[in-house]
Amino acid sequence: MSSRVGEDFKPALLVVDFQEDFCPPNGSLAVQNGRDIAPTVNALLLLPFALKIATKDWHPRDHISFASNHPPPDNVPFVSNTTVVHPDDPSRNYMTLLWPDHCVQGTPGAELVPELDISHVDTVVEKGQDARVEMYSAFTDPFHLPPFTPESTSVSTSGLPMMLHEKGITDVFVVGLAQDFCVRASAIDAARFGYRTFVVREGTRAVVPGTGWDKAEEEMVAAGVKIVGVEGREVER
Ligand code: VGL
Ligand code: ZN
Repeated sequence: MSSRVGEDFKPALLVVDFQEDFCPPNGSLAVQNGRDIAPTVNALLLLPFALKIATKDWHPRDHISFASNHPPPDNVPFVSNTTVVHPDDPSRNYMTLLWPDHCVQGTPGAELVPELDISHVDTVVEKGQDARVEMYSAFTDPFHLPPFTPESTSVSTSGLPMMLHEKGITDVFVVGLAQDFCVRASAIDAARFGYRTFVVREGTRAVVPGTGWDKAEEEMVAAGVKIVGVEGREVER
């Protein structure tokens, strides 16, 4: 981590969805070589980040992104899409990909992997609890539905934005799974929320290596995210 003389530098580390269901050999949505990010993630966790956060994809069984919750024939995981409609405004909607059931709350697949050095994680943020919407970003759902309160039923904004704000975080370093979905969306949101944002390449893996990875990097870079190597240099691309 380079020091920025005369400049505010209060970095956070965001470890996205390093959970059993996203890892071989048994994950229902296993990302190729997903578990291999552990040494990089754990090395980063030893550095003096002001805040170290791990996120968990944390879905109810009736989550809209599960292919099993949609009728055939348009319910093929990794292939079919469904339309997500805004709960209060049907004119707002988006298409989203369907997945195998994954990270169901309280199941072994939703557990953080044991390789993750949780002893250096300050807090765990859960996301994706609202069955009605997809939530790849650890910040908010795509509609920016109202935040969770004990009284409300919406859980589409996680506690993350407030946590970073309250800590006075200036920079967000992102690693975890998957590079082309939740890492991409979380990094882009971090940049949109005004943080200098970095994705550490060795600390992530894609659902679709190659095309998925390249497209995700392009989108992140277009949003102002820097892609860096673990030694901190910006990676040539
Ligand atoms: C993710 C697909 C579905 C991720 C979560 O963590 O990247 N991907 N849900
Ligand atoms: Zn999910």
